[in-house]
Amino acid sequence: MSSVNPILPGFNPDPSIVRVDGVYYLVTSTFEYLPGMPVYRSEDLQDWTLIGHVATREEQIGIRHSPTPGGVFAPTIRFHDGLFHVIVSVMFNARGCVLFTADQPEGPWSDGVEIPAVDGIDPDLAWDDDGVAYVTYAVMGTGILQVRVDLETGEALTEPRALWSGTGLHAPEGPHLFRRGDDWYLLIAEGGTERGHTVAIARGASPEGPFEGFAGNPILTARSTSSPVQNVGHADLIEAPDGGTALVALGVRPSGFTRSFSPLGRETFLTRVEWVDGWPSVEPIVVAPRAGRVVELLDTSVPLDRAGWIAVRRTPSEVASVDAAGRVVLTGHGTDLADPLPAFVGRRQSHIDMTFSARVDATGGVGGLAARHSEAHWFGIDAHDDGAMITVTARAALAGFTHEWRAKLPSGGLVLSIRSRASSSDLAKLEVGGDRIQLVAASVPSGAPTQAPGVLARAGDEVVVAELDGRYWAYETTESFTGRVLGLYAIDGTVAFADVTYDGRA
Ligand code: 6LW
Repeated sequence: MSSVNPILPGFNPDPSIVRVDGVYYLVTSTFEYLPGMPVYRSEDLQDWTLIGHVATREEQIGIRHSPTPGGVFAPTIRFHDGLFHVIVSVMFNARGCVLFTADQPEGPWSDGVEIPAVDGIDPDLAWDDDGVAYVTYAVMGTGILQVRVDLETGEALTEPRALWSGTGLHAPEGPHLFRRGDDWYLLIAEGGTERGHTVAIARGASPEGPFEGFAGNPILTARSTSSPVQNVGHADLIEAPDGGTALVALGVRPSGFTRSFSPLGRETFLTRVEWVDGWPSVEPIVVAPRAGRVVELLDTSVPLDRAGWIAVRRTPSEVASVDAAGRVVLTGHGTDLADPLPAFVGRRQSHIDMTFSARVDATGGVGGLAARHSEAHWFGIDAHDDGAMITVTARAALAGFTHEWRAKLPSGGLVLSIRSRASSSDLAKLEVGGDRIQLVAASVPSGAPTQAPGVLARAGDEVVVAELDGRYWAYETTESFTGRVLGLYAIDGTVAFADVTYDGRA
């Protein structure tokens, strides 16, 4: 079934999927970013298009004061009585469990109804034949609970009750409840969303259980294997175009010899399921990135909020504007990406091997390109052009440490780039660690850069201002649940960006 995997590369964890009139819609978690919960559409489970977002307004989720790694955790998308439903828990000083509805999956989505009784994560929504709605969710340290809910008011109709909490591994979470024939199935993740992650299933005669675990659990895991996709878990099931069953799940692709660090974060993968004696048999997930080169000249004719750009706790249009020349303009207020409300708009890095670059006009301020995981883990390259010289600064921040490198270029045209490539799996090359990152500045058109202290290499008229080992900007080392987001940022004054290019290689 799956000729391409991951089906949604880059920061796209906790996939949930629904099929309506033969078309698939899939949502993923977005934590502190807005717009939140991208809605992707596909007719074949292979080619996916971003068609909108559930949370286009901050008030829908209330994440303004939610610290990293809070925000949007693990939404579930379902369709019932002609309406699309997305239920989610927005964590840590945010709105909590909220149900959104929409007539069309692209939106607009409703303001949301809060469900205060659901004091946990990863809510699922299912209905029985009488239209009774069941919200099944996880409470960290407790297990999987369920409550009947009046979806109009958000009020609980029953007390939350324990359902089935897996095979005994830690962190049972990510429940999805569904019916197949006369049986109800409860699919969950266990073992934590790291290397021990697994998927397990139980079966019962009613949506309220009792549920009996499958003797063949876990039905899917990559733990203790050499699979290039690890941390596989948090799955959802759906009917495939051929009438069979498909499973979507999150996974990471660790880079390099030790396969320890995953720069892109948790991505969405697809595999196939066969039913044997009433239980699912899941094919292992195979990694097959879409072949070839993806060169995207990021198009500013589409509003930033709808074109795949995201920003931190604010929408991209609150942070950046597009000027008459089609340049993206950002204004900084004296803070960098450590700020919980940075002057930063970004996009998901979706290939480990890639170059992200832009032509930067820094005559009115200080700004450039950055890669963000969180307030504490980011790196960037920025510039200020004082009319005589351009001062370029590469910055790396991790867990409270920051380091800077400087280079000088003649005033004039400037292109800044972030490049990364997978570290070699050949031990003789001693690239133990994460992906290899270069922060690069180039004068354009040709102008000779001035070699400055700290400059590590030089090719033509470009200067590699810093080289980084990406292990410190990976899913495993940052405190966030996100992935690497590449973007434009301003520290001070006004900075304009043109020719924003993403060139990714499978
Ligand atoms: C999510 C939980 C999980 O709520 O990680 O992998 C949490 N699964 O189910 C954040 O994505």
